[in-house]
Amino acid sequence: MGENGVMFAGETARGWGSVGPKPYGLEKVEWTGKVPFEIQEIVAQPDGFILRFTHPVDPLSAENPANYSVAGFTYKYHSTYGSAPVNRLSCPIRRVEVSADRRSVRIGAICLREGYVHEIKALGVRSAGEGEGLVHPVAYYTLNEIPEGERLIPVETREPEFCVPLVPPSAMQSTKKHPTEAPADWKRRDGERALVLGTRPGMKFDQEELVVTAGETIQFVFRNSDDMLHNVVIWCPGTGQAVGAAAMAMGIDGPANNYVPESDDVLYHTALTQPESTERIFFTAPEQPGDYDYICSFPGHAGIMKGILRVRAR
Ligand SMILES: [Cu+2]
Repeated sequence: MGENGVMFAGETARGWGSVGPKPYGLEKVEWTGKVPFEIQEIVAQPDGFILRFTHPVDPLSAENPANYSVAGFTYKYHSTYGSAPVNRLSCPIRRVEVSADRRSVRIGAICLREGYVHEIKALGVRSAGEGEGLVHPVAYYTLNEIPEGERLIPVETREPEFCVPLVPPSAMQSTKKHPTEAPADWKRRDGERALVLGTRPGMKFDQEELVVTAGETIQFVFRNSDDMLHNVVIWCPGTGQAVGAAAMAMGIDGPANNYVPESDDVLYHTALTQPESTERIFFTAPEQPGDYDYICSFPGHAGIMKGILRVRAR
């Protein structure tokens, strides 16, 4: 801490890069005196959560159950690095109550599970007066114990049929943008050109430029020799960083979709690739020559884990 409450924070590029063009940074944080509209606190309830806000909420937006979502999940405990969220289950919201002082909201939800992390989103909630959205509308609460107490939803409301796991479509399956097999009509079954892209420690690809010819068939091999999860996403020229930010906003829905957001700017992508493993996709190079972006869209990586796919004219 510096003088007058000024705070300094150092940043490294090992796993979580700074938000900006440089991989390292020293940030000086100085309070403007304005309290942002945020979730200040979350308190577990027998059948949901109380969200306390830093400013009074706009009651119309705050009492609408559609402006919230709750889902539980957990992680695998194993020797390899990291884990995708598993056993995801959405928790349908049955009641919402705004407090008289409009500073807190009680959410009544079903299908809560002890020992699970609960993702709580309050995307549509606005502040009273200025109608601001939350700076951070997503929160995570590890529900070690569901407390006793007064319920918002009657205990008879069990609705077990709603408590069904949302099975995400397998992230590994072959799709138009994630083509894991060579199309049957390719003249050369394994593609006219093979590209092999690897990783280097510190969230880097081993090449920052790959060159192909417009319209040629490509076998693209991604070798992840790092100890973190990575992917490769090929974008239209100049759109990589914007889509990196969209990938970050996917939250726990990210892994089931390989952290690849829905976007026309996405051309092709690999699956989220485990450490020490290889992914292979087959695609045809764009007909339009130019510099296309490739990035790793795993949250926090896009800023430095990137390169250019140079498409030359035929
Ligand atoms: Cu990465």
